[in-house]
Amino acid sequence: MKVLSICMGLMLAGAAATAMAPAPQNSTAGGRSVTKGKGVATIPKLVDCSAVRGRPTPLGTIRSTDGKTWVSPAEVSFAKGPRATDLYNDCTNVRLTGIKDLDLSKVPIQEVDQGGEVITGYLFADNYFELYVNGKLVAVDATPFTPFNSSVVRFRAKRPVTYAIKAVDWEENVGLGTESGGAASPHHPGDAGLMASFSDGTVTDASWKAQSFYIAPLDSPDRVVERGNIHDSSSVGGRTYPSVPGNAACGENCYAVRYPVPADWASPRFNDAGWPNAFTYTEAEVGASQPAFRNFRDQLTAGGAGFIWSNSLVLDNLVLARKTVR
Ligand SMILES: [Ca+2]
Ligand SMILES: [Ca+2]
Ligand SMILES: [Ca+2]
Repeated sequence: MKVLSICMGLMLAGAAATAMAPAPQNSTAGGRSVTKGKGVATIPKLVDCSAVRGRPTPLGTIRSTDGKTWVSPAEVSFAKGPRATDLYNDCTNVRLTGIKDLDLSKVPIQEVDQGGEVITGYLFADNYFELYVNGKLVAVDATPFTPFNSSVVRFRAKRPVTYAIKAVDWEENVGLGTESGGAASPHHPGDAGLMASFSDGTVTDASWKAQSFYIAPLDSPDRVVERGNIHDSSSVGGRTYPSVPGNAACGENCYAVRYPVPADWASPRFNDAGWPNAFTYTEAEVGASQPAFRNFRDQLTAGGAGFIWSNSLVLDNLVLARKTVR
């Protein structure tokens, strides 16, 4: 009887453990929401880089047809997060010409795990990143939109290390996913890209998971099809320009498709098995030729780092990317 009750106890404990293990999360599980037209800018400029011809950096809200309110382009921790140290950033007047100009000892070390190893990372995002390590926000990109900038971060962490990056292709027109491209393309969809290389050997590549959560501009929400776990917008065009049109003819009447961001997406416990692998993109496709990239290309690409994003470099404007290193 006693043996039986121990067995029963073990079985119950086993069942409880199974129930508690996080299930893989397909971001489509919560269903999509659709918005149409322009949102409202609640903060017209997160930062002002107009002196160096940076685009305005609005943060706003928009309501979807199912009655939800969304922050656009995305909920970000820009105001509270520790800013990443600039390598090259016209907006903050930091213009290192290369690694020889960098004094790593002046880069603050964020404490993630006491007694862990100190890891240095180099990052470049078109346009904005937030880096979480083992669930802790380690750095936010100092310039959310343009001009293009590059960053260095340092932190102390213990293995396994879970890297989680929120990446945003910023927008000028709240909720439309577009920017002004001049008379020829007044509703330019912009494009994106993320590259990072860390001193523990972790680099952005196709082994990362990357899922899209905000897809725009679209002349119809039906343009996005959930194909397996991919939010596929290939009915608009390929994954980059020029197969995707450089101007959205739907203009201020364009639609967006959005998916809810899981609350624990940055946690080491989050199960990203339901997300697609990242897609890789070339430097030419991303258009990474600015001094911010060029001056630190050796560090950014160290270990074989390449540009990653989700299915569409053009239409996917909020991407969450993850990688766990054991
Ligand atoms: Ca940036
Ligand atoms: Ca875009
Ligand atoms: Ca962009």
